[in-house]
Amino acid sequence: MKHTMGVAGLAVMGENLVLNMVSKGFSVAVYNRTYAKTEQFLAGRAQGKEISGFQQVEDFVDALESPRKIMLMLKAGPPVDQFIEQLLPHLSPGDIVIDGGNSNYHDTTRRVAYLESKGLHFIGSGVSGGEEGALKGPSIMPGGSAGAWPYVEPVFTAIAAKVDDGSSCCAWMGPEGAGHFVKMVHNGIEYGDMQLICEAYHFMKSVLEMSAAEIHSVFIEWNNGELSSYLIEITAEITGFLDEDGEPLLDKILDAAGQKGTGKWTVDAALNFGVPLSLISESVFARCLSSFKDLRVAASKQISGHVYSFDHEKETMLKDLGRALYGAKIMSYTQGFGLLQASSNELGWNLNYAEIARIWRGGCIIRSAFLDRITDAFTKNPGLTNMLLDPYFLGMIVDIQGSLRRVVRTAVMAGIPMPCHSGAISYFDGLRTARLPANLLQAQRDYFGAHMYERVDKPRGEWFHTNWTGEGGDTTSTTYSK
Ligand code: NBP
Repeated sequence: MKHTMGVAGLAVMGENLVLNMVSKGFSVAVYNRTYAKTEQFLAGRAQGKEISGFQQVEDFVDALESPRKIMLMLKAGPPVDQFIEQLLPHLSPGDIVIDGGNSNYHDTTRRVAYLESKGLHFIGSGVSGGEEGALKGPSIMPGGSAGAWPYVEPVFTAIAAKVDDGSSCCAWMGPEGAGHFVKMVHNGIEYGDMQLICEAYHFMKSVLEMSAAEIHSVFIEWNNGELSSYLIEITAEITGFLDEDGEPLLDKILDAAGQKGTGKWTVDAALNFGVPLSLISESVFARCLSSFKDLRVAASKQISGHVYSFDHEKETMLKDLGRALYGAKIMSYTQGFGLLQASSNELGWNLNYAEIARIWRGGCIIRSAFLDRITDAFTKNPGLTNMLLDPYFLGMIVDIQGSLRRVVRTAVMAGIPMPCHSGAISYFDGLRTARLPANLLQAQRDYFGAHMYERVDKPRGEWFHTNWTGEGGDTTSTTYSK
């Protein structure tokens, strides 16, 4: 009997995805570079299930029904290319290779073209939700060779997380590296959400001087309202978790954050597409600054901040804090979806933003009630140019902006860094300002580099250069884009 799916890579994600597939009735052939791990899996969690393991790539490929569907759950980067080369001699036209790892979308675009040039299909798929998601239902974001999707869809739809209405958290994203691009932006948004929550925690702890138990109660309360989300839920649990000595464990954890790189990729993409992504960027930089622990400790001894005594009504400030967090989250998602919109427009991917928000509703780290609002916004108006202009978000942010301003002002006065909240209000104010000081910027560029400027009293597209010093000539620059 031939198997429905092949999975190569039996580390934490691969193993759990295989068990998920089998639990949904699909038979799976497995391969791992180090065969001992395959044997261990077969003798352990895979025992008694419709799973066969193979030592040779050729035998693994031969065990699959046609067209073959081979999912790679490998460490992203060169291992994926190396394993594709090992597979190629054994594949037949029409076979499908799926990369379910966290690959860079540029690599996926390259691999789609490469495999298609050999008469094969390649799908690059984001899989979100970590170990538990892989086993019980992740959010899946596939893209690449569209012709392969009908063969893969039944399996992916079955293994993905399901939301309240029973729909599956999986949908076809688009051509080339679209699936991995969407997953990358998901991870970037995750960075932003986490940093925003950390800033609210810092504010409660250092400005409002709340105890661990009080902070824990606030997160529980927030999780029952509009902020309800997986990340707020786990933050409630974390803030309430006590170490063996009965003290909050959180207070004992070193404040130096790690990162694996998808946040940086998202910021890179935003710079390349030329769209503002200030909240996610600030969240990446906040991790960088946190990692300079020794420097911060040394600086804290040499630089004293402003002395500030908090004298507002605490309950009112807490209410403001929850609203500010929600407002900043709206701004972060507006920017994240702005990046998706820019990539889709420039690369012709035709991304479906309502669907993207829908499939993030279950299985993944950023799952939240809030995502329904985004699905509603883009369902009502698929051509929405900026998420903030949707009537719900617009009404919400106009109402919330006072809270956001008060929280950021208080944090600044108290010397507590809130880079993402500050970035949120700056983006909001920039977006709603019809005339920014970029007139001066254009003048400066023209002054030192003859880059030219447009005038408010002339049609757009007409360019002018001024001889600002009386010493320059009439030659203008063509080196830099206007
Ligand atoms: P890892 O990212 O730790 O990768 C380990 C797997 O890659 C092992 O099966 C290993 O085989 C195999 N491998 C390596 Br390393 N080099 C290889 C090569 N040259 N040829 C063939 N196989 C090779 O596993 P993971 O944490 O399960 O993650 C898998 C993918 O899913 C990654 O891309 C990851 O970024 C992504 N992801 C992970 C999570 C998570 O929570 N862990 C969540 C979402 C996505 P070996 O046993 O012989 O060393």
